[in-house]
Amino acid sequence: MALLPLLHYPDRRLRTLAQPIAHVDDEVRRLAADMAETMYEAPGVGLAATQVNVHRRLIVVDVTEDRSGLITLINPEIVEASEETKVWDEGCLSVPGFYDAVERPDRIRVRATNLQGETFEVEADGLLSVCIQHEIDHLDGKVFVDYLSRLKQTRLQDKIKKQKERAADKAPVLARG
Ligand code: K1U
Ligand code: ZN
Repeated sequence: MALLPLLHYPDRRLRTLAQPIAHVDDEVRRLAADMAETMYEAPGVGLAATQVNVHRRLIVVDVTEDRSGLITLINPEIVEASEETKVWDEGCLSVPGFYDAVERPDRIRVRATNLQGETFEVEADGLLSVCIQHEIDHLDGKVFVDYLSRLKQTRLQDKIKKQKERAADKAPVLARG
């Protein structure tokens, strides 16, 4: 297994629409295992293939405290969503250190394919529901900050720009010639 490098907002590759997986083969199973390892190491409660620069419709989630509830969803589709909504403070491994409130349907039913190529359904509420919706958004090229006001997005982009400038200032200057 391997840890995979993550893309960071505002990288344009996070805007790529992921393509459906036609066959569940060993390459897909290897990607799912590497994504799970990367999610646990981060640590996170979910990860979409988009975030590791693989533009295929695959997500992993585990919202349990003892990390015993890994769910791998291939080609996930929300087939039902409640009218009732809930506001949750979301984070994202592609936007480290930033959390903000997002409103989404409270309960969902999701249809997906598992690692054996079989179709299954999950009914989710609470953090599992939020997390699956957040990860499916990644597959569609969406990042949770897209739900925030323009002002908050601009402030976040300015903060990231300043962090990058500070990091570049601190980098050692290589001796020339
Ligand atoms: O997609 C991602 O970047 C993963 C993201 C999922 C998520 C978290 C919270 C609300 C919505 C979606 C994360 O895992 S951020 C890290 C995090 O929230 C967390 C990490 C360790 C333990 C518990 C939570
Ligand atoms: Zn995310």
